[in-house]
Amino acid sequence: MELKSKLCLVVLLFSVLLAVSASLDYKERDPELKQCKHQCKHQRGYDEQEKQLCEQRCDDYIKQKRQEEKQRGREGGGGTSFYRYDEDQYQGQGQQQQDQNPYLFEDQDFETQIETDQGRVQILQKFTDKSDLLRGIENFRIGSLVTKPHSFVAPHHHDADCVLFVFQGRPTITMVRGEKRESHNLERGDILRVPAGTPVYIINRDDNEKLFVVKLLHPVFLPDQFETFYEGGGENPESFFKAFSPQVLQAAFKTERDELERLFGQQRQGSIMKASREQIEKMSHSTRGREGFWPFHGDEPSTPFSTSSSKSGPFNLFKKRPSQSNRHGRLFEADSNDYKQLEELDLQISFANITRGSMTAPSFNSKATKIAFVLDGEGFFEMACPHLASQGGSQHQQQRQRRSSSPSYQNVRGDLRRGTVFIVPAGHPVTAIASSNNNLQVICFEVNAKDNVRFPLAGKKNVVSLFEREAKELAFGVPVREVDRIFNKQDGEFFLEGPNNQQQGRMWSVV
Ligand SMILES: *[C@@H]1O[C@H](CO)[C@@H](O)[C@H](O)[C@H]1NC(C)=O
Ligand SMILES: [Cu+2]
Repeated sequence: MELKSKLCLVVLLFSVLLAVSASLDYKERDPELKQCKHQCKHQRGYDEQEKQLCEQRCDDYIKQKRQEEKQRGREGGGGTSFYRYDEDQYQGQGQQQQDQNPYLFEDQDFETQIETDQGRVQILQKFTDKSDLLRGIENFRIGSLVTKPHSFVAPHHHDADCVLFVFQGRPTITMVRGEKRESHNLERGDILRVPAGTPVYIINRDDNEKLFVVKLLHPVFLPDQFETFYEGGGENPESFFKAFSPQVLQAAFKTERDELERLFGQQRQGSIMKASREQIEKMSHSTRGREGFWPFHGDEPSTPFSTSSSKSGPFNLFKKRPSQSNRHGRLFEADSNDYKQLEELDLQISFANITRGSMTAPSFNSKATKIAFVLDGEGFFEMACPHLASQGGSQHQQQRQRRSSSPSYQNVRGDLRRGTVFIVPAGHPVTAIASSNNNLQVICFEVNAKDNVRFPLAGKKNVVSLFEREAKELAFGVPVREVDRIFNKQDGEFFLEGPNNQQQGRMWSVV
């Protein structure tokens, strides 16, 4: 009797301990908490004590957030998801949890590289840090630059090729190429490649609008990592010249040490700073065409009529005719035929503007993998993925799957909002749906683009409708009439009416 109650006590204690350690573990793994603490550690000008205080505030914040979430859950709010799923309506495979979705990246997955009162640079974590499934694109990184009007991004170069897309603001980008300086006045929709190692500085010449640029980087030294080197600067940003010994610098510049120390010791404003109106005006002059070489600029013969007139200049995605356009959305695409600079990176760029309440027809890319950055609006995407279905589940299920002849597909779903990044691997059927409130605007970098074909799976020209009647009957095991009735019914193409409009409040409800 006594023994039994002791045993009970031990078991009880043990389970309490387990529960406590599980909850601690869960806490430590919270990505938002990780990001918060990371920022504390890397906050410029914080001493050890301030860093500790900062981390404490992170803990408090997360604790409070959890409590509020619990509260909301009890009130029937249904968590943080934008859309709520009505499980009764849903017939498909198990749904992949948002926080385990290896194809979706949110705020907390970005690292702040630069932050000053004039702007910031954020870079997404390495794709392979999220999941091994993304190792095919591990040698690309994506990020964003946001600055206030009339700001200046200090001269620097990266050990990475960079392709930028301007969504907002009016930057002038100056590059030193060969022995020449080139400035390009860019605007909304412009794509510009900055080759690896090119010294570059940027201003936002707009008087009112923020600058919002998305950049894709392809490192040239380490496959998945790049560095920034500041030509100018002093304390902050630190100029790389400061790494050299005074003797070497004195010899290199034929200048006395105290003069050098003064030059490389002044700047403390950080790498994004404010410029005066006059400075902005002086730097806002595009040199394209001014050098007198244009249109015979660069090593390529080009005509005044060609779209990418200057070999190193930008290409505007929105000045090209959209490749898809109807009331449900517009798609703009550029490949290396439009912009030669994309060829070397084997890249294609597209911009989808999905009208609110509309969707893209399910489709897949034959060989390109899409790195998509949401610029504005909100909605969600759904994708069929065989990799996750075979990874998850019990061992028993896995064995069953290994023996069975056909794969099983996981529904991968993720909420999209401004700043979200999602990945669509080659071959994976995917669709994106805009909320009924706002247009969903997405810029996509498609890597491995050469000879890529996009295959629509619904709407006009869908793959199945092109099969022979016998193939349709054999494939589906139903009379061809039935196959055609379904695959020929949707007469829209690419952009379609979304589920929100057709079944308002039935399948999806906005929280
Ligand atoms: C996307 O479409 C909306 C509505 O037509 C429009 O206001 C917006 O300017 C478009 N975005 C771009 C970048 O063209
Ligand atoms: Cu997959």
